Amino acid sequence: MQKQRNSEISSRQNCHFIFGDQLNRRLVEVAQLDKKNTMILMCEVRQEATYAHHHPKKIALIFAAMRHFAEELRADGFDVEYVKYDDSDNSGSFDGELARMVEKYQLQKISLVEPAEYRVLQKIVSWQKQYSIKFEVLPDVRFLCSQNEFRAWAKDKKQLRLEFFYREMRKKYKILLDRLGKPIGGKWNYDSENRKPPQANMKSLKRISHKKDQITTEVLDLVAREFGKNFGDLLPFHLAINRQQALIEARHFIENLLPIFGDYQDAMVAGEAYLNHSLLSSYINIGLLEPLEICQMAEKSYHQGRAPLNAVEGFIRQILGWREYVRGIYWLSMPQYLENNFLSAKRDLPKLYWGEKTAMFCLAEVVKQTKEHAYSHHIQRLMITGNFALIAGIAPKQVHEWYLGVYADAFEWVELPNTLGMALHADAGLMASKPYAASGKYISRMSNFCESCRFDPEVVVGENACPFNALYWNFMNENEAKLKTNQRLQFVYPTWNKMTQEKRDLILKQAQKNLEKLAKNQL
Ligand code: FAD
Ligand code: DLZ
Ligand code: SF4
Repeated sequence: MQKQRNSEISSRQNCHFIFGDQLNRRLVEVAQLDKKNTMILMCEVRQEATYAHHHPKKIALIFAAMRHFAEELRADGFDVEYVKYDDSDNSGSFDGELARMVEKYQLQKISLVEPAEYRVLQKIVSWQKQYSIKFEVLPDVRFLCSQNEFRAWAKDKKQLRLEFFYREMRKKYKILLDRLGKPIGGKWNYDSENRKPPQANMKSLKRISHKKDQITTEVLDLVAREFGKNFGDLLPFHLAINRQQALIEARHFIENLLPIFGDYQDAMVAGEAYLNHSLLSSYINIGLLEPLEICQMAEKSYHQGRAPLNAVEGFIRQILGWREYVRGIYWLSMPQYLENNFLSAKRDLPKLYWGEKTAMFCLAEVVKQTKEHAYSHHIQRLMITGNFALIAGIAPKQVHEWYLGVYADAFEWVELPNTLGMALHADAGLMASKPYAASGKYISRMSNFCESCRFDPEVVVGENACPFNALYWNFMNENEAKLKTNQRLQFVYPTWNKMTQEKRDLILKQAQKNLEKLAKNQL
């Protein structure tokens, strides 16, 4: 046994480092590893588990998926050095673990796939300076648009817009195109058909709960012990933790929910966190599923007549369009992007975001769903928690830290442009052409939240007034100089300016009252 171990160790000249969001066999294949002389390093480290206030479900998902991936690689004959969170010699950081391996095995070469986040790229740059060892940094072939390709597309454009980028991606991957290369159905985008308000008593289909094996159970115990005080419920834990289970999720969505995904994509319903959404973002982001295969599954479903075009196009646009677009923006703009605060928002994040009591039902409900599931669907992230942070003028960095922690799918490259750019307009419109500010009337139309609320979405001033209403006008008023030239807000300022001075003063006074209460966490 000792002899075998020694021979294993002496063959560990090369190290291939796999991060927790690179759990993908194609990424290992691209590295063309020499199995005999290469050890694969994977480590659960304190620094990664604490750089954000991660939801316990998110940590459990990543650790369980990492451990299962390591087992799969071992079964295929790879030599995997897996460092568990509570191993006694775990140094607690990527830097520390790499240093330990370099020293222990006198490594001659380190390879890895480019990281998804700027923070980790900086580490790699510093390792390359620190060690006089050969480094090989491989491209992340999961993404459908490389960083260089996006840069080339963005170069010399006055404005970046998703719609034009998305069309290029459709052409590149020949998705939903006819024989002449034109979009199937004659239009590129069917978004206008995907905004129906919820029907009465709308319910989501029952979702899959995967069986937990010993590896997952051990991880759940570990996370309960180490991160039990973090915001969020660890149990019940239903998530898929390997590719096989993630594929079951994907097929379940494509067969049962994609046909009805489109129409109610923007609807929000109390007690129904998932509605018809796919829940696939976490699995795509950590590598268990590939974006292109999911788009192709959806496209096939359209060609087989199982799902309508508006649903399929709408779904594909999110992955082939938005997901790649936000990644492009991230790498184009980091690290300066993090500092963006176009609207000079500086209020503190209210405690209601961490589950403290609020009378605003919509916010309480979305935060509750977030706490339970480490999930909330896009419109809730954008138009409830995001919209409120925007119109209440909450400091972008604090909002970013919240989103980065509380969702199981949150990684900075995708979360940051969505939060700073799409939700908070903090990047001055680089990512999205208008601020997604809305009053209670929008929420009342697109959800059933207001039916359970003590406030009235139709009322702007007074005891029963929905706080979103006065805050909306206050936001527009405070930011008039920066926003009035925005074409997509062309109806807003004429409406505001048509109101009598007295009415506007009352609204602004109401907004100040709301903000004062909010600062005391009493709203
Ligand atoms: P579905 O509605 O089923 O959509 C299908 C897929 O499209 C998703 O799985 C996802 O991969 C992709 N997608 C949809 N919208 C976007 C988008 N705007 N950007 C990138 N990909 C998209 N998504 C993350 O993956 N991680 C995040 O940390 C994240 N943070 C967000 C923060 C804010 C403020 C906002 C407004 C959006 C954020 N999103 C994030 C985008 C989106 O909300 C989630 O991808 C989606 O809700 C995940 O649920 P789903 O898989 O059921 O998505
Ligand atoms: C999010 C996360 C957490 C919580 N823990 C780990 C970890 O212990 N080890 C690891 O390799 N990755 C983890 N991750 C995901 C990383 O943060 C992610 O892989 C990096 O951000 C690289 O982009
Ligand atoms: Fe939210 Fe206003 Fe509706 Fe209450 S009335 S749920 S605060 S939008």
